[in-house]
Amino acid sequence: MSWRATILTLFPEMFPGTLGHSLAGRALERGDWSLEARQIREFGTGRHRNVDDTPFGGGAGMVMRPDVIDAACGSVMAEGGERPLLYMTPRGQLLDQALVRELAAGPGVVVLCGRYEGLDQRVIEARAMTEVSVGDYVLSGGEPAAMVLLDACVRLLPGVMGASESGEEESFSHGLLEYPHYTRPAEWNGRRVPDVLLSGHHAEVASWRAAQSEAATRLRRPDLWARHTAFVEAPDASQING
Ligand code: 6GU
Repeated sequence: MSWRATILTLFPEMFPGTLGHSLAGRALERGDWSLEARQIREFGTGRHRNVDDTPFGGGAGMVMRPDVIDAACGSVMAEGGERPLLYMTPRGQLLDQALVRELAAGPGVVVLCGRYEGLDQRVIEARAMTEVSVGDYVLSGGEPAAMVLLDACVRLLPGVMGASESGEEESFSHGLLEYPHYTRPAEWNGRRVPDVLLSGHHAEVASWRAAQSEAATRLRRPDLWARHTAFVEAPDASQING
């Protein structure tokens, strides 16, 4: 039984989208994971299969109905196989590599993509949804956010990435940003590759890369750097991405 993703959306035709290409797409073809996008409107109410209504208390936009969303969730959960139910929203917990690892290690996910102003709060609570955001900016819908989440999970599934690029070698896995990369030509438009990388001294290369990682993290992501230094000083009292 492979890792399973079910998407609840008003735009199922957006999937697999980017997930049908490259690494995730090849893994999908191999059956390392499966993807099903289900139309929420199938669970809509009345002759017009309505899925939304005006907000109580007034205001702009429309809110997705709790009964409709509950029925859509029920149709997936009825199939058994306990999977976490995620609701993509900028109000959610920020997606990070720790959550990605946790989800990738499980049986799969059910991902609800909202449109309009959002979802009636009661069904979020009744279904005990995990609300997840992909960053501090607003998208017009949860679909691109769901693709981000799935891409991050799928690349960690067993057999999806080659050993050389095993997902744990890079940015965030050690809580630091990656060092910069260079390839041929050794000189390009007057810009030379750092000498140490041409030296053949593996230990010197490794320590240069470590120093570059640390400098980039300190400068660009003081938040990650603070967590990293806290971890190095007291590994039990803090954590790097879990
Ligand atoms: Cl998960 N959804 C939407 N609509 N906007 C977002 C987001 C999610 N994460 C950040 N912005």
